[in-house]
Amino acid sequence: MNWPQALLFDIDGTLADTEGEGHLPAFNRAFRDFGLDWEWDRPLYRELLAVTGGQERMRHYWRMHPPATPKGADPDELVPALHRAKNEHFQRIVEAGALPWRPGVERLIKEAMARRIPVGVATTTSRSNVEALLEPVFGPRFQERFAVLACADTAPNKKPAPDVYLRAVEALGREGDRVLALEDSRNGLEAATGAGVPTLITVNDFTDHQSFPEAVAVLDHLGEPGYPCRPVQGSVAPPEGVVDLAWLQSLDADSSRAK
Ligand code: XBP
Ligand code: MG
Repeated sequence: MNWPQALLFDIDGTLADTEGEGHLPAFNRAFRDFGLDWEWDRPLYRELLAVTGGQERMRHYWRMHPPATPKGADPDELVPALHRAKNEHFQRIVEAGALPWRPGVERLIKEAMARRIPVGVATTTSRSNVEALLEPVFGPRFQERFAVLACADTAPNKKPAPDVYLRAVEALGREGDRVLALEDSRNGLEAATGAGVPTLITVNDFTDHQSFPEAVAVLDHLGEPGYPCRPVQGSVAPPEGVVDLAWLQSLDADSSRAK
């Protein structure tokens, strides 16, 4: 088996539907905590997701819609404070069990780990959010199970910049084209392919309008026995509807390489 030699998972939108059910309500709760007259709805958030990074997203919105309150607030002070509050709300939402993992993710990660194929994370989100999601599934020593946890603090230039994938691939000690990335968004695909990493996409409500011609496959999810996945762009999909290592290995690695 020569490919994939390692798997790199995005978190938001790929591991779980964290945006609409987690970050979005957490942002709105933080805005209320601080007395801001901001309330983001799903259509607006779908647009705002073009800006990766919670702080960057708020700064972008601030430029477009300066808040009515508090008067004279300085974004350089308020945005980091809002972001801390947002992440605390997000972590409470995770603790309440409101963000189940997407179909097939835990199964595929555990299959790879059992086969000693390194598994890592390459995400634009805050490390504390990643930890909140991984610990309930992999226990307090979850870090030992993952070959690399590349998060927002790992690479200041966020997706679609390739930096977080370049760092993750370096930590894995492998060539980018020997690794498979699992992503849900256009920004994620550009980041991974920019680092030479072939990428499989599973879309969600926030990304199903985007286009992924460079992807190895574009599916609705990774599939579970009895709950098959389907292709949503192109026709590449596992015949049984379940993405597992055997199917990934059956793909032609050369034609699967990022262009
Ligand atoms: C995720 C992000 C993050 C989250 C919020 O992008 O852009 O900003 O929306 O997390 P990707 P933070 O899935 O492409 O990594 O507030 O911690 O940034
Ligand atoms: Mg994502």
